[in-house]
Amino acid sequence: MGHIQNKDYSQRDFDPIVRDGEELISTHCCFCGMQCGMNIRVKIADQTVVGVEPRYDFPMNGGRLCPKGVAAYRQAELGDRLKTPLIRKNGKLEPATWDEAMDLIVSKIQDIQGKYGKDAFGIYSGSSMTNEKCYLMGKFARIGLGTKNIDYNGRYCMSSASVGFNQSIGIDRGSTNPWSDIKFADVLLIAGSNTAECHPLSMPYIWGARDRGAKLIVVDPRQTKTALVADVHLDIRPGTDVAIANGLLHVMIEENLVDQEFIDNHTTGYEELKELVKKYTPSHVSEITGVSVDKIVTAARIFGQAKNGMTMFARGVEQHATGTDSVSNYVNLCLVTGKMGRKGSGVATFTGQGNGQGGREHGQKTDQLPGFRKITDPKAREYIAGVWGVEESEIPGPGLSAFEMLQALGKEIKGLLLVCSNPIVSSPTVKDVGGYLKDLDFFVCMDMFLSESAELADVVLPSTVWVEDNGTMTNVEGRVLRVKGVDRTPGETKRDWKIICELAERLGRGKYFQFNSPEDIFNELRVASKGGIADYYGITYEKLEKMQGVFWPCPTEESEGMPRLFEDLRFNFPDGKARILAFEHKGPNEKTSKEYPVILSTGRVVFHYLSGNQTRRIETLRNFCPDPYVEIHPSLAKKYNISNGETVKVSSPRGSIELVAKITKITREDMVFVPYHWGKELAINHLTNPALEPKSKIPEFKVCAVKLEKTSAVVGENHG
Ligand SMILES: Nc1nc2c(c(=O)[nH]1)N[C@H]1C(S)=C(S)[C@@H](COP(=O)(O)OP(=O)(O)OC[C@H]3O[C@@H](n4cnc5c(=O)[nH]c(N)nc54)[C@H](O)[C@@H]3O)O[C@H]1N2
Ligand SMILES: Nc1nc2c(c(=O)[nH]1)N[C@H]1C(S)=C(S)[C@@H](COP(=O)(O)OP(=O)(O)OC[C@H]3O[C@@H](n4cnc5c(=O)[nH]c(N)nc54)[C@H](O)[C@@H]3O)O[C@H]1N2
Ligand code: SF4
Ligand SMILES: [Mo]
Repeated sequence: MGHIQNKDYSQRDFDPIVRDGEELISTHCCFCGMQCGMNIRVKIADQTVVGVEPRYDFPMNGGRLCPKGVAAYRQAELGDRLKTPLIRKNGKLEPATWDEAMDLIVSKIQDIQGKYGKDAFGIYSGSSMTNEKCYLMGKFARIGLGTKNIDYNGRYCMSSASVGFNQSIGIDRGSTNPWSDIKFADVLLIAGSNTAECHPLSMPYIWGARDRGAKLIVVDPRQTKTALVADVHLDIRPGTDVAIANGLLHVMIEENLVDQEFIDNHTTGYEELKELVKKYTPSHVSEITGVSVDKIVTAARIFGQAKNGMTMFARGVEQHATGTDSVSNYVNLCLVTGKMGRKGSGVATFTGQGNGQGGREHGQKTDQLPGFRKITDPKAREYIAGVWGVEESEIPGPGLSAFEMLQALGKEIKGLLLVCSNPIVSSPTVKDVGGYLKDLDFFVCMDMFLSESAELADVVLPSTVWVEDNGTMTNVEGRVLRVKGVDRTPGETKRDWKIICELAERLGRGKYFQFNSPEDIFNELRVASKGGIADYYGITYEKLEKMQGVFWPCPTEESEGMPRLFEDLRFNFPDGKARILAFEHKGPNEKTSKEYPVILSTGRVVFHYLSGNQTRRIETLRNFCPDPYVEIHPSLAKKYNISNGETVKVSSPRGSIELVAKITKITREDMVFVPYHWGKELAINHLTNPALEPKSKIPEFKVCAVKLEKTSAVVGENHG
């Protein structure tokens, strides 16, 4: 008898089981940028959502889902979904009719804009929405409201990667390669990504590479589950990524592990880099980063000697006051060693939100028009004005970035429409943000649950949940996907796109928003993106279904899209050459001091999603992780006489929070780590530093200086 063979289940091809009385709706997960395929189980009799099955036919996840993916459908039937519009009356949010709510919103918009000018009404949007909705938000701001002030939560997320990619390779697609390429790398360098918890379904790709003998280098101050299995774990001090990359570059250059032919033919700037990294010797870099000389040299040799390899990173690298430098410096590793444009060679950032990629392409960024066009580019403005049927002069210029917009509330911005974000949990200095929101003359929020931010609104509009959504999303690979939903709008809920079109109508701008379906919106988006960097013109709903998604750019109807970029080794600059850029190590904006001697870093756990407004309500996820905690290394805990499970007060110059101590060797001795998925008194963003990266305007969520005190206080219940 032979061994039982391991089947490759991702290749399994069979019809999914449909239970009696049910139908399956084939769609994608609402959470991370992997966009795993799933079938939603719907009871035909009453159209209730009763379960989920992973999709075997979708190559990204091939029949697997992570704990959040498995539980995501439960949002649909939760009792605390918003089912009617709410209006604040005598200080309390009370149920109201759509007419009342819309009349009030329109009169407030007209009032505020009449008194203070068009830009006094802002939009703060989000990237968990479909491409259609994100596109609509950008268009609605510019020619529905006529305001320059629109930005979105992706500013907190991937904006440093955008700037870094644009300045180095001229294009901002999350990954230069399809995920199926990862398996073919000989080395993977993963920096600042807790892949196993935040993009769990990427792990099979990493295992796939290792099965072929690939080496894994992980750069992370914490020994995450991904770092645990690394060949080399560069356990850097938070905020020292520029230095560690300079150290790796130094060794590779010294030991002649660079690809001189690639450098000469396909890049500019190498000589400056070579000069700058001379002083970043392993011992100097070891002092800055806290990583041993031996590990730096070993990692550099592994990376330099490998034929094919990828560098991949996430928010651990990007959410810093020097985030764009770090991104470009990690790209440098691939440029100097010629690891580009092939199977298993390229660069990627792990897209955060479900539509973190598409949401940053089609005009809801304040400095941008659809198709990655710059709002300051006269040609781009002319083209988009043509698509929208307006004069070029009617399109406003760039406005304020997300956090700057929050800071302007009550000042130059008097009214705000908040869609798909919960900034009073997810922004730095949340206490101040609460104050800014309260300073508004008028605040309207669209959400499907009463978030901590929605609680402060004057009007709350009940949106549908993702399971009821129809449209497209663009995943971590740059693959545009079709999402489909149950055709229902429970209670008085309404689809986001319909709410926006109706608002436009009531504002007298209806003729620009004559859409009858998400597909109508997509067809306009296709034209608006035509000729831009993120060109969707050749993508149709029909093609998306046939092809399991299409990678942009896809400029013509004949084109099948471009899974792998730069195969011709021409980068997206007029001379076709990638830019090698050189950076000095500057370190975090806020340094530790005698009073605040410990570094605080913040991030995620596998069971919760972002501000937690969607996952804290789901019982199974809440049970796995009911409350936040602070990870402390045993030797640091000993200094403060803190035992596991005791309550610790963590304070930064901006605020404090009391948390349960989790004593663990996962973190470095000079830092603590706290997940950020909770609001109110449990929000770690009371402490974080609002310093912004100068180019990307991302806040420095990954480093601030804190002190620890053991307390005896009991930590409050979480806000499920
Ligand atoms: N379970 C879960 N998954 C998610 C999300 C979620 O909320 N929960 N959110 C989605 C979204 S929007 C995003 S943006 C992604 C985020 O995905 P990730 O970026 O992977 O998640 P984080 O936990 O924010 O941070 C990643 C790692 O950065 C490390 N780090 C901290 N400081 C530094 C540093 O200075 N340098 C380096 N090299 N590393 C550092 C942390 O130790 C942490 O392990 O996840 C997506 N997936
Ligand atoms: N300390 C710290 N802070 C951080 C980070 C960190 O690592 N550390 N990471 C940052 C990052 S990477 C991100 S992405 C941000 C995210 O921060 P937020 O933007 O606040 O994230 P969400 O919790 O996704 O907020 C989305 C809200 O919109 C609702 N919603 C979801 N889908 C839809 C929809 O289709 N329509 C409508 N109308 N509503 C919808 C949800 O219920 C939720 O209330 O947080 C940032 N903040
Ligand atoms: S890996 Fe991401 S997309 Fe896949 S099931 Fe989990 S949260 Fe959803
Ligand atoms: Mo994010």
